[in-house]
Amino acid sequence: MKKYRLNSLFLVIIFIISFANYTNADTLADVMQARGLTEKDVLAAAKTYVPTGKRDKFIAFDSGGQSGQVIVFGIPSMRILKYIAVFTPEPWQGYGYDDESKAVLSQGRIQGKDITWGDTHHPALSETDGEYDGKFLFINDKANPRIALIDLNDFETKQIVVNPVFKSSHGGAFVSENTDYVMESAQYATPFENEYVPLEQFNEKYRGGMTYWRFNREEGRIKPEESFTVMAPPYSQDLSDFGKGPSADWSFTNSFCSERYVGGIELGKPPFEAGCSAKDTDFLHVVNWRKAAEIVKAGKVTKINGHDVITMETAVAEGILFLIPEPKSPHGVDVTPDGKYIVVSGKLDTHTSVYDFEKIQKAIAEKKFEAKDSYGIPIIAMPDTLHTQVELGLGPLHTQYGARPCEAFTSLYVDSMVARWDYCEGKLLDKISIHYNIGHLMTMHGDSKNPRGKYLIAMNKLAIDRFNPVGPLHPQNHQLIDISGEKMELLYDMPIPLGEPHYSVAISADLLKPVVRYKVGWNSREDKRSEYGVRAGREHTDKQPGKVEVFGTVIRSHITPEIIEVNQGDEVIIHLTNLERAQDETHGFALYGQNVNLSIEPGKTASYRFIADKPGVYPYYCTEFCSALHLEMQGYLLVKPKDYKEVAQKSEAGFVYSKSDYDEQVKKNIATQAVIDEVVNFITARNYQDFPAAVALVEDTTDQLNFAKEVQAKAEAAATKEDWQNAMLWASQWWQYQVKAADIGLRAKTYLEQEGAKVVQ
Ligand code: CUK
Ligand code: CUA
Repeated sequence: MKKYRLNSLFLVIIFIISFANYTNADTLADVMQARGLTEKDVLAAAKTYVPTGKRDKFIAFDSGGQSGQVIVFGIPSMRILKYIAVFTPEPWQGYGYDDESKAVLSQGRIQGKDITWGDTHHPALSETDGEYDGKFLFINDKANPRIALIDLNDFETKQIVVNPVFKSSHGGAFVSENTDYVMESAQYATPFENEYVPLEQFNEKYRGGMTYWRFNREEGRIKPEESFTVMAPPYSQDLSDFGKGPSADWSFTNSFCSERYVGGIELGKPPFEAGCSAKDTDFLHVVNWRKAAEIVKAGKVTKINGHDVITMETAVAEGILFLIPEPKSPHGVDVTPDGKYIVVSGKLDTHTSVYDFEKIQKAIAEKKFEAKDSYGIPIIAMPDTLHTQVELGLGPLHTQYGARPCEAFTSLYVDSMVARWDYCEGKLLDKISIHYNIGHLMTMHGDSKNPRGKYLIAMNKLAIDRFNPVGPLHPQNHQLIDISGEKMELLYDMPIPLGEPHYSVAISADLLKPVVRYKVGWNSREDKRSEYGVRAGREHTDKQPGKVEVFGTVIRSHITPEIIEVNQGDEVIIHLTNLERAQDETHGFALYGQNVNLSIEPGKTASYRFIADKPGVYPYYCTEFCSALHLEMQGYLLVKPKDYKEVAQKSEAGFVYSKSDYDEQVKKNIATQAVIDEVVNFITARNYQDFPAAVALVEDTTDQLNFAKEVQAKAEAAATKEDWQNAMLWASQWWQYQVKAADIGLRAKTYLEQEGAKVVQ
């Protein structure tokens, strides 16, 4: 089959070569020769190329690592679509600059301190019955134990919750089968209370644990007051995963440094890395979270920092926490799509271990434990729970699943390879080399009950010599691998220039249905109508002593108001609503000297406040190239000095217009209207209604023409009064609206031509 496909590609190439004799254009063969491409390269290119106007089949959400953001890109093209601002201010999106998003970021304060970055590691898509539903995305911050919630309705961060007891958190975010809980486990053990405890009391006072954040889907928010933590020994809990199907009520968390070594290289002691990897095994933590939630409901909790904690004594007494040895310094823990097995890899062990959930349950039911740890937690013997162990290679880390029965892929850090294997049979099937040192890997719908196969992304730790050099700080490298055939094939290298993306999730693009505009006057961060939104014509400025509050609007191509006058020392609050109904007509707002940029998408209301402490002249303008008259989308904020004495000012027009200027302009407008009418006739003669994108453009054109009509009336009224100055200026505005209408109309016409719209009678 593969051979046949290659042959047919060759035929195409030969056909193109022979065709080349008759044309002067570049042929595929010419290009291959000139660029030194092999047939394999061209095949890989053909598998990843998404032609102009076409879209990707899958959308990936990549952790942005130290950037504290999320990277959205398409598969197989690997084209970056968006950076979603999460823990870090991001001016393009106005994130951290408008009041609405500042409120989200401030939810993430740590003990009162603003934290303006995040170390994002693991994104998780919301699930319904174990399948991605395309509604929400969660991601953790390892450095400051937090979880952020992104609504995929508009790809905006809506909420940040701070873990009340941990001081770091790596094992998040993971979701339960129906997203009723989002999980986060600690990494570096600390006292749960925010206080000083000497390291000598590490074993007694330092603790790890697993936090289960309650998610309310209807509200679209995490409920901190309904969330809880299961306390665990100071074992450096690492990654986690929720069970699925038969194991859905359970969660699994591995750990390293169960030696409880506390370091001290400066005291002449061996470093952490030695002390934390001395033992042959660490512990897989097995938690019955469903029962834990009931225990919390029954009130059998200890409140620490106002948060419900199930102590280890309670967990042991209630039988919800168990340990199973796992090979030295494990890293990944991944439940199989059928929920029957748990796959764990030890970084310092060549084995990947497959635990059998049924066997674990049997041991628990029979109370068959080999020992208890120092905290009284029952330990189930590894052999009693193992399904199989497979030697895949050096440094196995993370596992993802494919579309075929029992198909798994595991990253091999030390080998720099991906292993494809069968977790039922415990059999290695295939390996492929990557460049260099892979961390996570990801398959399409790979965390769900129903992985889709097709592509795998190797998320590599080092790029080294892979890309054009850009200084000592290299980009990260994602490699796209085709897993549809028997042999894995490397297709594409994608540099990531933002931070170290640890993990990523990918969903079929048709499951995402984001909005293209908000209802007018919308507070997008709170998902409700903004109390500061205004409609067209209702713009106003409220002045009180010491305070000026502007309720303004933005629409192509003006900001209302265009002049804001305040007194030195006033608090100035500016609310702007984007009145556009057209998609992608975002306006920005920047003001000299005030460190602000707003991103006001169609319908959105955004606010900004500051103290006008210095007198002066402050121009403001729209920062998005929104229309032909974008540069004119401007205004002045004037801050009068405290002791300013008003003097009568005579304002002179910069330019004086006459009747002939007005007549000239009207003539031009009538000619322009003729062009617009032609475009409109072209569109309405065709079945444009069959094309939603064209319908939206036609709506927008109609809007602009209605605006044109309104100001035409103003121009004519002024002309009747022989006020040629205003008549001319309104006639000019009338023309501006015509230009916008023509621009959009032409866009619709081109679109209809490209899509092959038909003439209707
Ligand atoms: S981690 Cu980075 S390679 Cu934070 Cu999931 Cu494994
Ligand atoms: Cu609005 Cu530029």
